[in-house]
Amino acid sequence: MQQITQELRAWIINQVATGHDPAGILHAMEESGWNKEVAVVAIESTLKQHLARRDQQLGLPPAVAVPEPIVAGVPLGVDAGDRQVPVLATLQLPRVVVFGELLSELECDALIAAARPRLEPSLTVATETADYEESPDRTSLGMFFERDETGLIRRLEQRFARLLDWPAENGENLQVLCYKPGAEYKAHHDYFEPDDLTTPELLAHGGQRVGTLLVYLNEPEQGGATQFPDVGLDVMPRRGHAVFFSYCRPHPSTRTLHAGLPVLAGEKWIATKWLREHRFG
Ligand code: PD2
Ligand code: ZN
Repeated sequence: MQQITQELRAWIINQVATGHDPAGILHAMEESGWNKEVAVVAIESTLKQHLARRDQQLGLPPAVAVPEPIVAGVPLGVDAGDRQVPVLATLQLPRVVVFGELLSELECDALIAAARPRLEPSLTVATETADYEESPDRTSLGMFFERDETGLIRRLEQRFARLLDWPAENGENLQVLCYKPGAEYKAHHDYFEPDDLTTPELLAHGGQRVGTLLVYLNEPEQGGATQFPDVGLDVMPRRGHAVFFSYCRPHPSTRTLHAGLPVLAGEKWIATKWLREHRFG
């Protein structure tokens, strides 16, 4: 049995530091007689340990697993169970995937119709008092559906779970938001800030948020893009399309700062699915 020694780990780290990629390191190890499976374990575990140590030295919270819709390469679409969903654009940092046609027009209309009579001013968590409050940073109207409230909600939750390869149970309740002209959602992160007073209580139900799926249910006449200011990315609200982004740690280095820009004319309707590390509720 070949042993993964400290010398071997140091050699792997040195190889990375001098510009070799993991495939090249694996090839070199196989050439010098290492069993492939042992070499893969050695490389993966060494790099993981190395990155965790580096994060700790930098004072970053540890990285956790996140939803990831794309298994390999840059596919034209992702299988979401009851439909093939086109991939329109992807970005690595921040991790962003833009999808087309995630919902049909009928599904968008049905969500809006079900949500409209239940809308109330959206709330944000007051960081000092742990209460939910209205805020000038978030001037939309919103409502939450119960889990599996109707056949449509259940079907969409299943579709999102397949799309993102993340259990439906880890999703918060589906939310629908409506922005009237002038309404916006100022730049924020969706994860819970580690130092906020309210965070321990929020983490008790399902852990951190690790991903967000925003689905556009209609098209405002003007304005209302979702903006990622750290990287100069604007995603336009197109009916049935969606933007997904993930964040492996509650830290700005994920570059997932994002805003719902003011709606300038017409209304903007979206559905939001926030995803937790663990089962929510
Ligand atoms: O409506 C948006 O574009 C938007 C922007 C930022 C929604 C959210 N955040 C959210 O629901 O978290
Ligand atoms: Zn957000």
